Amino acid sequence: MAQGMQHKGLMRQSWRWFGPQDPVSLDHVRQAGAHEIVSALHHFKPGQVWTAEAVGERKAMIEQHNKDRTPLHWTIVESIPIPDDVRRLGKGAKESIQGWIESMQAVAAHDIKTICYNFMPVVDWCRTDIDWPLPTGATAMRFDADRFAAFDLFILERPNAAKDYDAAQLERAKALYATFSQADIDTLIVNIASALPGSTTDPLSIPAFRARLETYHHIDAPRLRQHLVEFLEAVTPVAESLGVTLTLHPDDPPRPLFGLPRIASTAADYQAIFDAVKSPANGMCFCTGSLGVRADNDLVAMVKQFAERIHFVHLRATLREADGSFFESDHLDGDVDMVGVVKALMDVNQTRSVEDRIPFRPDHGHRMLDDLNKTVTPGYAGIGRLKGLAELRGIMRAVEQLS
Ligand code: DNO
Repeated sequence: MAQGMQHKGLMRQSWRWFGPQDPVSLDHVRQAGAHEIVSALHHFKPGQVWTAEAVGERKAMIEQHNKDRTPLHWTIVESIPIPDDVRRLGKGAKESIQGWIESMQAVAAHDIKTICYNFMPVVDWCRTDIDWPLPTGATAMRFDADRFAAFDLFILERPNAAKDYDAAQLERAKALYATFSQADIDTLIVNIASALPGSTTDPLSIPAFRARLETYHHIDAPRLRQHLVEFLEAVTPVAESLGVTLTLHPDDPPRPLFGLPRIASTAADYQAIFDAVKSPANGMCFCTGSLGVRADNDLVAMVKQFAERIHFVHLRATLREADGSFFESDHLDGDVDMVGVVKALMDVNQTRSVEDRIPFRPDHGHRMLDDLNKTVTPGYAGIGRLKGLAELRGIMRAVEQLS
């Protein structure tokens, strides 16, 4: 491609950066070839109101650093956490909603116009294994249905959990639990309850986990959805006035866990949310890794259905197993039709102005090469994501050239 030539369908390339603590540096991001940064004030606890000053500091850190090199821009916030009481009380959680609006205003004051959030109760994204060995020697993240059931039934000891599993699953979980060492149990507690990187829910001890679940006993899916709608009714008018778009991240995995409802798992879920709140500020973060865990989600069809609502994309792939387990495969080698999805997203971009083209980030990546010898952020090692980004960029160039 000639320097400066516009490829209208190409997506904007972004990269999640966790801040000064991130072992992947901003120069690494430049060398990976991304130009936009996805970040958050991860040192602020869920519910703590962000200040324009703190956002400004982070922005300067990103945009003023090594200014003689390729410029980087902080364009996306992922995420401003939704405080727990908003999910439980909806518009009744007045102070929390007001605080969230103030955080959004602090972000908008620095001209950042896309904010990602999710509405998963008690646990954000959930995996049982962080470093699951692949046949190559690299490692991947995995959700193992039996290990999850063993945690739910015998470590968390959730009342009535048994009714959520069939007899064969119960048997397998029991047999598996019998093989666990204390170290296995501790690892599972850390992986599931202590909040994975970027999670917007609180890290919980087992007693705190039980207590938190109890506070949701009266919340079913329609109620949770209603609370999301009430939240959006309160925040979208302000978002619109600021020119900000909110993008709802799907549930990961996209199905109920711990008897809790999940309401952003399917096309029907998203359609109901868009029907209820028409504001253009009510948008979607299209995460192929999360949505692709359900065989009944047709991702290419979903891009077409929600074309106007998609303002941020996470590209990654999973491979499903018959019992509900899945692991994070190479970016192009999972169940998702990645070429089809990228092509559909690029078609959407053809209908938008260059500035409004959809940004994506390569989501997660295997731990491989030198990253196996380093401390890495689970799911967010540099080399695996670099590989994913390079492969995805290749798809985009090929689609551009062949269409
Ligand atoms: C995990 C991420 C999540 C996501 C939040 C969105 O890798 O996809 O942490 O950022 O759920 O609010």
